[in-house]
Amino acid sequence: MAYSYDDQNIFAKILRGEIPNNTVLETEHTLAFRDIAPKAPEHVLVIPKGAYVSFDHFCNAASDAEILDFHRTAGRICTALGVEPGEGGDGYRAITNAGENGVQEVPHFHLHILAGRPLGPMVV
Ligand code: IU
Repeated sequence: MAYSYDDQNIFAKILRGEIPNNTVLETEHTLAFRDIAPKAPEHVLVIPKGAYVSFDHFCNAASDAEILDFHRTAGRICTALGVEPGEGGDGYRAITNAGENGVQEVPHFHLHILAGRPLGPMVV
């Protein structure tokens, strides 16, 4: 599959520093920032700094270092938010939308971490 990445998407602009963001954590390969329109009391987006359109693109094309860094950063976000269910937190939802059927708005891969209230059953 040939992925085409639009470097004018809003998260690309955030990564280039052209648009401000509310950063929670930044590492070599990953940026985590607060969603501008939070759907829960805690709503953080975790994105790779590389040009990946979707979850599958990231998983198939990113380096081991990028993939490891991304997941470690997502874990650290859960820790920072205090939501880890095994550690006394109330839990969270981690989701990613892809493409038209997934209703993905921004074509740069991102993981939503939502927490801070009961999130209800997953709606598909
Ligand atoms: P989606 O999975 O692509 O549908 O989610 C895109 C998210 O990006 C959505 O929750 C928006 O509120 C969020 N967002 C943002 O945080 N900052 C922005 O400038 C824009 C969208 I545009």
